[in-house]
Amino acid sequence: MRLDAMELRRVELPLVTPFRTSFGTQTVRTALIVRAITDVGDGWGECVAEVEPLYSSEFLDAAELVICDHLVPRLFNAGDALTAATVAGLLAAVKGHPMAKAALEMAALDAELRAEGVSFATRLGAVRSEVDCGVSVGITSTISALVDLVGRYIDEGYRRIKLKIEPGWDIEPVAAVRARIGSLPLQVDANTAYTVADADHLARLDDFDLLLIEQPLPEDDLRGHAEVAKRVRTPICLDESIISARSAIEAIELGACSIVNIKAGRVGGYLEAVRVHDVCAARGVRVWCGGMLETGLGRAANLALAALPNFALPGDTSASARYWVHDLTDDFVLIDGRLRVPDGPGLGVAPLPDRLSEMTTNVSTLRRDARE
Ligand code: OSB
Ligand code: MG
Repeated sequence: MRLDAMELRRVELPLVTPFRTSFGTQTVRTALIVRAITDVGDGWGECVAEVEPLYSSEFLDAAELVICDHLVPRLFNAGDALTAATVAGLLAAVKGHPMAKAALEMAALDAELRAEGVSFATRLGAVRSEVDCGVSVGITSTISALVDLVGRYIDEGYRRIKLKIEPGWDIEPVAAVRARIGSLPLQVDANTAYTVADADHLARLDDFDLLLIEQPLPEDDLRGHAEVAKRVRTPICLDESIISARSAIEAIELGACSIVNIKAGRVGGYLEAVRVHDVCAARGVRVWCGGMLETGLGRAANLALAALPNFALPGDTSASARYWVHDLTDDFVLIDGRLRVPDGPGLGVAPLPDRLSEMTTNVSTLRRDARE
């Protein structure tokens, strides 16, 4: 296929519940939606970078700039030879910026698959038509507000609860939620808020029969995670540290984690995400699908990924209503704690034109024929 233009669009979606983590509070999701305009048709992508570089070093303004000045020109230069599978290689000379690259690969994949009449799920290797869903619950002002919020999610049918923790908000909220939900699956995510000196404190979480502790230490501290893993009985799961299939192998072999959270944006795209899945499966390490507060576009792709065989734990693939009053696409609705994996061509969903224009704050288009 040939890329003729790339449309970049900032959209703003207010969250129904403010989302607080150890690195900040979000009340509105500002996303960057891209549309690849090709000779075989259009494809949609979503860049999951956030406005501020607080989860990782990427942020939306930088992602947009690198897309415009460094990434899209490389895809234009590929001419007719462009395929989704070649995108990562074409962009590899540019260091870093995995979320920006992932958005472009996602759009190329969507265009290609729509033209072929093949779904994301089929292309990625899905083995399920619906996936078990969990929900990621932010830090709240009081423990009773947290218990109420968790209770609502349980009533809606979520199959697993994930609590955000940080120093000062860990043992007590986890104990209160465990008491409220009985034996339902529960896990925690620290988003790098601890140090290896907190290992004994983190071991106190062993009393609550958690599925896992996600990313307690900084992104580059694999040895520290291996040390914590020795001193804590609860399995350690990595999110921020896993930036490629290679880094997943390294983390597993160092004993830094026994479970992996996979986010396509963090590893540079859905095709690398499948490779992370594969290297984990080959080593007996279970994976689950993380989330970055995606709109229905990213959600559709995440559901396809989460339908692969080694996605053995419920993901942060929640229903549209957990995030938004109105999604950018048709709503994803939780049925019996599960979401259906889209099976139409490409993503199987597209932005609703009126919603898209309502939510858009800025649009620009890069064109191949406008190159100097
Ligand atoms: O660490 O998993 C995380 C959201 C934004 C950035 C990082 C994370 C998250 C979540 C939310 O936990 C998951 C979701 O429901 O999309
Ligand atoms: Mg996380």
